[in-house]
Amino acid sequence: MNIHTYEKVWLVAAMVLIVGFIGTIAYGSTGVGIAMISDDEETIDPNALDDDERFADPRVEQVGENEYEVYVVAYQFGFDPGSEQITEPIVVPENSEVTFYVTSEDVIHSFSLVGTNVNTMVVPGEVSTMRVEFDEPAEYGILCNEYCGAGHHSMEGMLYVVPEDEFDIDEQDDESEGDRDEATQNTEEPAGEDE
Ligand SMILES: [Cu+2]
Repeated sequence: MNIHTYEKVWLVAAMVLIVGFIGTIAYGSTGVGIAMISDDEETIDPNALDDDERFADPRVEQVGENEYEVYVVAYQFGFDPGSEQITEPIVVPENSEVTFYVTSEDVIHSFSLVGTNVNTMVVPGEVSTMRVEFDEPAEYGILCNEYCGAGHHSMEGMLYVVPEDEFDIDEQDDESEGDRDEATQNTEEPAGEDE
């Protein structure tokens, strides 16, 4: 069988493209470490967060020289810690590697740092985990991107990355007494108010 040279070139080019497309899809789904929450991930009882050592006292915890873990409970309508008027903002030092563990005590929320690619759904029963490096002092707004009820628009918080010499982990522990259960009542909108 005689195949024209151009025909052969196109056949080979098409093959290369197909293999290339499959390759990029395979790499995108496995190689870059993006994954859905899997079934074998440990679940958590959203009604018993007070019995969970990580979330009974949501907080910033130092686990290494420049490594921190932040445990956050998202709720209607705020973040604990995070929402500074209700509980307290999240404060971490510069040049730190921070792992966020975020869970919800009621409905689906999200946890996103405005202007960054830090953005995750927060599903009751699951713990969303993200590792973030903060190189320099900054202020980030925290927002909920998932409509979660009447006060969704007020669900916000702040994360402050402060210079190392201004950071005091002990001070944080003292402050973490904010009570989100009490505060939840206060953030509800008065009925009938305009705007
Ligand atoms: Cu929300």
